[in-house]
Amino acid sequence: MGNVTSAVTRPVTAPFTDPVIRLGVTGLSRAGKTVFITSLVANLMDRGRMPQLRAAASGAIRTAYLQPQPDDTLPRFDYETYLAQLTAPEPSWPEGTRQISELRLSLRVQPTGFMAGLQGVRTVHLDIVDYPGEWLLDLALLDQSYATWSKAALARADGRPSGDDYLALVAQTDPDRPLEEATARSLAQAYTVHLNAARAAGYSDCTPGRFLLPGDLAGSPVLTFAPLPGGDFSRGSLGREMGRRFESYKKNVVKPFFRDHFARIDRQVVLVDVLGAIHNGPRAVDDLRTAMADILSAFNPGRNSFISRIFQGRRVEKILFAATKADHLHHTQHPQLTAITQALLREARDRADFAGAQTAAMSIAALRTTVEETVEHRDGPLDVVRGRLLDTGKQAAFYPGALPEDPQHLLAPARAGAADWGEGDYKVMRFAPAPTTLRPGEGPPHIRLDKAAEFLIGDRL
Ligand SMILES: Nc1nc2c(ncn2[C@@H]2O[C@H](COP(=O)(O)OP(=O)(O)O)[C@@H](O)[C@H]2O)c(=O)[nH]1
Ligand SMILES: [Mg+2]
Repeated sequence: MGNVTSAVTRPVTAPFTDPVIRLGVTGLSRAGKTVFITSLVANLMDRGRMPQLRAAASGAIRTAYLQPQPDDTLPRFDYETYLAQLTAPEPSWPEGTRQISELRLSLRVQPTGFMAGLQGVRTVHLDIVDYPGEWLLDLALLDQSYATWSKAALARADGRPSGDDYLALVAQTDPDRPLEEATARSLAQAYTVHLNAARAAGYSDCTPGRFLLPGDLAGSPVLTFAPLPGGDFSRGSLGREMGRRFESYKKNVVKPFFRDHFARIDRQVVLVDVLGAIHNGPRAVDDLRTAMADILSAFNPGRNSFISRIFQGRRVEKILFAATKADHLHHTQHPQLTAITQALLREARDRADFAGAQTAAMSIAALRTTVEETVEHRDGPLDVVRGRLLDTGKQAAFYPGALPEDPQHLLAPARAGAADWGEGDYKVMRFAPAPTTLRPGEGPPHIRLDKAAEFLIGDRL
């Protein structure tokens, strides 16, 4: 038996450990993680716009407040700054973040209805962890040798932005020559430039993930490597050292992230900028499809022995796939966006099966920047959205193009490697956050954030 004495002498009113929900928020860079967390927290503190979150509508959530987070070594999610930016008289989008961060929101919950008399007020802690989806892509590296990874990375560089520059540099490099740090550095730099350019052009499967989002590891040897052709390099050679650093990256960067952070997540939301990819064209859509398959394999402990070891039989209980920025579309097109998202993730979901996790797909906007309008067009009435353009600051009505009812009308040409969408052209405008005066008790305007919250945490409130 454990320490019986302390259990007996503890006063009866001693607090039990409050339940904690660890909610992971991920997605590729610019998918909308920062805006999502900021708006979610604001809307959980002021719940007037959260009718679809049952515990909010019923009044079960009495209060919600921020508390110091449990993990002392993680950066805190800078909620106050982001919210101030989004809700300023001249609102702006928050800067991109390149780090993992955390925030604890505590909810005081009083069950209503039948349970009301039986249970007192309890506290539920919601620990929100924001981490880059790019880091999940690195999981695939664990199964790869430096030679295998190099081969695939060099093949991907061919034809992608700045890939030729990197390949030209490789052509001038003899991996069997003794290591010179300057050479290692210029290769790593050129490779990083290429990865960033590829990412900016809409490619998603860009590894190593920390090259894009280095956090505080920028410039360290563990990030100073790059793919080289060949294998079996001689001792002391550039190639051998690059291989060693690749292994060190896996051991000292990739594994600790999965072990210390990923393995503790209970609920997960994966944000996907499907509209952005559609706008970038078929290749970006197909690339997003494969990248999501890679990312989601992290949620499949059966596939990866490292993952099953660190999860120790635990699992992520719920996973929400959310197509973000749905405020670019009139609501009549939201079902199409959701269907495309579902189809895009279909293969990944089939492959992963998520070990029994409950999954859902939705189209959401964490921050609604537009209003809907129907305008007269030469072919009849057109459902548009109106907002303030980010570039010019001008108000504009916007029609992004009709998304097909059948997702395959987009996914099939993407898979077949089509260069453009042909007939249909899909545009995305970047809207600025709309200036709003928040009424007391209301958070920022959104689309289906309440439904997302209900799916993710509703059962625990
Ligand atoms: N219209 C609209 N744009 C959004 C929304 N969420 C994010 N964005 C846009 O996407 C960009 C990236 O969002 P952010 O949250 O910083 O992405 P992160 O890199 O995943 O943290 C923002 O600067 C906005 O331009 C949304 O709900 N509506
Ligand atoms: Mg961010």
